[in-house]
Amino acid sequence: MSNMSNLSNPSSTATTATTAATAAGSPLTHAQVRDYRDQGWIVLPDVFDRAEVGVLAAAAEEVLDRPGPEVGRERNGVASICWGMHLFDERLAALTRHPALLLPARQLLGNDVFVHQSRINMKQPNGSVVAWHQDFGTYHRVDGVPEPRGIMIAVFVDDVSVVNAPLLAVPGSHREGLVSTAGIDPDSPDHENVSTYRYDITDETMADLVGRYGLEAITGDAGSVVLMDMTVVHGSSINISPLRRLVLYVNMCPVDNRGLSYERPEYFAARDFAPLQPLPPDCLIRDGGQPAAVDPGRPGPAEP
Ligand SMILES: O=C(O)CCC(=O)C(=O)O
Repeated sequence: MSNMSNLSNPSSTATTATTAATAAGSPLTHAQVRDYRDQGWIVLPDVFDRAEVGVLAAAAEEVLDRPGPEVGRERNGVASICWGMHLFDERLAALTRHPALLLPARQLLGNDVFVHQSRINMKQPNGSVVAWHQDFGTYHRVDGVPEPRGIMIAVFVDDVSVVNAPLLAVPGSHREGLVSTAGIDPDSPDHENVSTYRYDITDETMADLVGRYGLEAITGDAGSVVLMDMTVVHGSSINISPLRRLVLYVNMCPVDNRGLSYERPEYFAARDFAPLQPLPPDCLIRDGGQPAAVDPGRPGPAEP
């Protein structure tokens, strides 16, 4: 079961109102939309229940076993990230069309949407940091996405707290436009393909932003969903706890804001711009949590 009431109004007990709002395609309340526009993100607790989280965890673990270039690894060889996860697994493809993600994305972006990029981020104990960045920086400069209109959706598969390297973000930073600089750190601990396309944010810029806006840790229990403007400045530090921190990311753009460059492989940047259509709310758990009978879109990454 998906707890759509949290999407509609966390404090509401009016299930019928939730259903009506969902049917109308506007599951977020005015207050949630306002907070998203002001802060740059909102957190929706209890969107996915334990069974659904279990399905997502199993799917992510299987996909991280892939040998291909879409999987990034820590220095010790342990897989930590898979780009384009929805291209490789029907359960993860279903997640991108789950109404709990798709309907808020449509509402916030005001149009039909497609997945520009998805990824599994398995924040391993003692693994890499994620340097400060804006997802839109690379999407714009490399993938040719014209405008800063898009959403980064994070689905927490593990509990995320202050102790296991949560996502850190600068509230309001999306209002600054692009603040990242096109400098490449050759010593970046990240996967080679990512470093190549990295647009980092200088210490001076970061100090200025944090001085004006502050810096927050985004936490929540497994099953929570974060909706974040893709221009928000964010990153994460090393996870020195023994606690795994698995988060699935789905970045969507409105269909009138598609990438134009085709420079990167499909697992980094979309080739399929067809408007996503929602699946039923139980799409992750029907068939007993086995890969659902849905169209995954494409069987694998295409050459750029
Ligand atoms: O999950 C994290 O630690 C950060 C991931 C991130 O910033 C990204 O994938 O854009």
